[in-house]
Amino acid sequence: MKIEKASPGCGAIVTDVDVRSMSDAEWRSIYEAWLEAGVICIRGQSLTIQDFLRYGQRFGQIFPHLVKKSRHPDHPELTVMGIDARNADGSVNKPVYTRGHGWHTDGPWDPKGCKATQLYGLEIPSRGGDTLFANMGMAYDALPISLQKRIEGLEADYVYGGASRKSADLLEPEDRNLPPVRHPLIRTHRETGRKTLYFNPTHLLRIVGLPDKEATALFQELEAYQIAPGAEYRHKWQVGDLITWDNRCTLHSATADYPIEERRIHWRCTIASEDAKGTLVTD
Ligand SMILES: O=C(O)CCC(=O)C(=O)O
Ligand SMILES: [Fe+2]
Repeated sequence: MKIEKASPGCGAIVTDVDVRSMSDAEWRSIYEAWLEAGVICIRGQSLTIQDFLRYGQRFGQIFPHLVKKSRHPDHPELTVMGIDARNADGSVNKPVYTRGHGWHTDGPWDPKGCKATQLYGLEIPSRGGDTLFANMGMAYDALPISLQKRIEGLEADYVYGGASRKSADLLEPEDRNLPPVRHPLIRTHRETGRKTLYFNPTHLLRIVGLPDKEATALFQELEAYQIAPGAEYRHKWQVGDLITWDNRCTLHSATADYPIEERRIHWRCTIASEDAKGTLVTD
């Protein structure tokens, strides 16, 4: 098994291993590299749904995504991404095609807490359709000290799709007005102890206690720092890539730019946050 850095900022690429039959020592190396890099891609996997979910369970408890439309009918914990991105008349089905576009972490709106997300590439277009990742520890370090001090202790509320409830059309009507979930703007990573800027433009509803005008100004200020120089990694997908990212310390964005006449299909699952005793936490 070989593990290499994907970029100086984040990401690691693993080759020459089959996750279905890896040893405990190989798994421990993968998990350690994942904690360090925030994103890990195991290349060249050939998985059934059961294999995919079993690998996800190594990271923690998997649970169904709020978007019911894209759940696999027999395996609710499995989301199938990219199906019906093109309407019958050939036009773009925007909510599906642009799903995941814009910098975000997954599940800040979910009271379960979303430690990690996992994608497996089944059908990859000939061009476009990359996924971008960025290291939020580096974003925190890049903030001026005065700004670090200003946001220390501040919290934000999140709902699916943010204040505009953008992309709420993927949700069933009963899931469109769920109560917000609160997180601090600065988090300390439960496992690495690393401080990160937890900033999520896509799903933000409000910064707690700040009048809208002040919150918007602070938000714009933070936005300028969210992708620190050198913190980014652009993943070019291959069929068989199995990627897991850490939502506690990385941002990601789908580029949503592949030719609409081609298909881009992934399996996806979400992994809940737990404390050291295995109790589920919002984190
Ligand atoms: O399709 C992608 O590249 C990423 C989609 C995304 O944001 C997600 O699955 O959470
Ligand atoms: Fe996402």
